[in-house]
Amino acid sequence: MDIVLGAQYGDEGKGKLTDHLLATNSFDVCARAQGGHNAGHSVKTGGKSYSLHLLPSGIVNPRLDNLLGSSVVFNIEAFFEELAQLESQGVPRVHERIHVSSRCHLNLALHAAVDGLSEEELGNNSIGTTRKGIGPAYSCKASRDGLRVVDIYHESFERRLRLLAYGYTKRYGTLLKYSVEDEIQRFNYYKERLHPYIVDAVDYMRAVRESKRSMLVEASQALMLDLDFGSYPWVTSTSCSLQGCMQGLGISPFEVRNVVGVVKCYMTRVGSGPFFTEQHGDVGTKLQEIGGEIGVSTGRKRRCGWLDLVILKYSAAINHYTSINLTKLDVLDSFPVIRVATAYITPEGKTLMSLPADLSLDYTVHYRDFEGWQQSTSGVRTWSELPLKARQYVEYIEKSIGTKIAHIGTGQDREDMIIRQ
Ligand code: 2SA
Ligand code: GDP
Ligand code: MG
Repeated sequence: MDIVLGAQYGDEGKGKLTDHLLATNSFDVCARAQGGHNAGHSVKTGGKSYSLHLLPSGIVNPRLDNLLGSSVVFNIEAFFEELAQLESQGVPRVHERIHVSSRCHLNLALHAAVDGLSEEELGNNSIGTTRKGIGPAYSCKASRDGLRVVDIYHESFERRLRLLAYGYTKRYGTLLKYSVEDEIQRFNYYKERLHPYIVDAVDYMRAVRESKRSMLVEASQALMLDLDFGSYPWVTSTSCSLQGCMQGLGISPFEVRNVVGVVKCYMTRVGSGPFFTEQHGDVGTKLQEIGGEIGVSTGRKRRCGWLDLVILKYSAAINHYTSINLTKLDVLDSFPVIRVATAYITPEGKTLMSLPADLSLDYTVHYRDFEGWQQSTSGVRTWSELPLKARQYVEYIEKSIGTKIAHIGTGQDREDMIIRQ
């Protein structure tokens, strides 16, 4: 079993790597373990582009079976809309190749309404969520008020849903723009349609092991958005780490083979929260424009800045990457100088080489500068074809993190990838 993880603030290119690995290896199953339809994973192949939100990127590959594991928060409408979209793009047999854990918690329209209100209440301190109801859905799960996929078919479903809605109405009053009647109708409309997709994911995983099928797990979001280890409170509400993936699918540590960290060779963040290497001027704009840094789910512009090794070392210490996919190297082609953060300096002048828990201080960043290679690497597929300065840049990152950079992305396409032995 292999796992693909976001090493920074998300949007590193997990979708592309997942698709690439599925196309070039003998995986049988692709699974999502956590998160919900807040994810935006892009896959480009055969001249077509796909955006995955709730579904694993493996759905694009007709050979693969796919699973939504038990820590995923499941939005029934988003599920059917995404399947319809993929079908309209000509992806074969999508309905037969996706299975949903009966233990997934439901992400309701109620949760999205509450997400919007809680963001508005926070005003200038808002998290900058995708407003897809992710936080409230996981809050309900943690406070044991949540409803799961299996509960849809229980006679108490409607009563429990009404009770939940009543609780939020007491909290928000008329500000809550939500109709519980519409939600009930929606479930009545979809519930029989959903039934064939539901599996007991524990049995499903057992059957995968027994039949010796191999699985690729595609994590969503990224380590710095992890509920425990990320830049709290500017995080998502699930665990996006290696451990979160294992939890969401009931994986044993002994069955994990490769853990691939996806690292964008500069950095982006969508939403609020600390970003010490963020570039507000021309550099930020250039990265944003050349990198096409726009949210796949919300269309928001992503904040852009330089690569941060302090974060990457921290990320590697939690996720234990066995290799790294460095992505979007081609985006740096025209930069005369490329900067990499190596340390933070505290307001008292102390140098920090590791990421502190308190990210609220005004740290100054210490950079190492590289001369840019200033020639195109777009679509390059072999290591030797890369300009020397680009190779030196890659080798420096590799040495600093202490993990092999086995894949280097040089474009959006599945094939735009250098594989290093
Ligand atoms: P939420 O909605 O509760 O999970 O938001 C909490 C924080 O997590 C961030 N977050 C993301 N960051 C990067 N990419 C994500 N997916 C989409 C994409 C985002 C989009 O691929 O572009 O379209 O805007 C994602 N999902 C959640 C979010 O920005 C908050 O900082
Ligand atoms: P994910 O959420 O980690 O799957 O990443 P997203 O799909 O949200 O954002 C990554 C973006 O970068 C997508 O538009 C990808 O097509 C694109 N991308 C991925 N790898 C590369 C690369 O190596 N070069 C370029 N130019 N684009 C890439
Ligand atoms: Mg994304």
